[in-house]
Amino acid sequence: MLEDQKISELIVKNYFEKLKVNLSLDVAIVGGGPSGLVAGYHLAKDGFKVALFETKLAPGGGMWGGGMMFNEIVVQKESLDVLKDFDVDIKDEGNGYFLIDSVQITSSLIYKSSKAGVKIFNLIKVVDVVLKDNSVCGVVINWTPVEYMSLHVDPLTVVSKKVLDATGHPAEIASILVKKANVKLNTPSGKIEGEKPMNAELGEMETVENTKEIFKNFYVSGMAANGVFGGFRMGPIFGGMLLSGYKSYKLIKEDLRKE
Ligand code: 48H
Repeated sequence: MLEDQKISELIVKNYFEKLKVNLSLDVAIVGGGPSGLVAGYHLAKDGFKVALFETKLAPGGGMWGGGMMFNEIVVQKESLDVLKDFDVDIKDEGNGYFLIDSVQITSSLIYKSSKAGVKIFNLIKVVDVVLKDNSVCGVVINWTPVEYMSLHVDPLTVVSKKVLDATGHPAEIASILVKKANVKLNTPSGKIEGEKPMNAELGEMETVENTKEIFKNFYVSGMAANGVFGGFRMGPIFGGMLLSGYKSYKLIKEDLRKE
């Protein structure tokens, strides 16, 4: 016989165990778009303790919708190596353009990062960072509906050795850091430079270049990196996002290993 109470008990018990274990992390990833998922996949595969916080119901960010809701994405040759781990069907369209079904690649990134050990907390929004001794050392989280409804409910804290802002266009966490603590980022002006208009060629290069530690223990990837450093946008080509996620993984791994 199926007991209704048992079903609820199992969910509550397991969720709170998972949350408790993940209140202290090696890496907190904010945002479950392509760059955050690729970074998380590799970090977790290397044995680091990683949680990813995604404010929406489904992680995947801007990848599901392809270009203007036509659910296909383009990637370039340089990103094919990163794609090897994700087992997707890639159509060679010639001249260095490759096409992938956006639903297939997004679901694969989510599935593989979860299987690699990334603890994904969806419906949780990162609303602040923990700042101590001029260094980021955690994130502040709350339920998305609490934030959405502007309810006056205090958040909880997750401590983390490293924090990755993978929040896409708004570079939300870097913006909070600058706005609330007036810190000097590792950018030309020390502030958020702001994203530039469309230029696929430059935007794709810049998103990888701009993937950096921009404050002690605080990194940016993907569109957040271009937002922070004033890079171009690039439209529905996603190789740069995958490569940026991979670069942030390498930077964070090297820094964690040095400590
Ligand atoms: C928790 C949050 C919070 C928060 C936001 O936008 P994304 O897909 O991110 P990237 O940078 O990996 O990929 C960018 C790509 O999708 C894109 O937009 C491109 C290529 N645009 C080009 C163009 O020209 O327009 O994902 C970010 C994720 C989203 O799922 C958000 O819901 C989530 O971050 N998020 N999660 N706490 N405070 N803010």
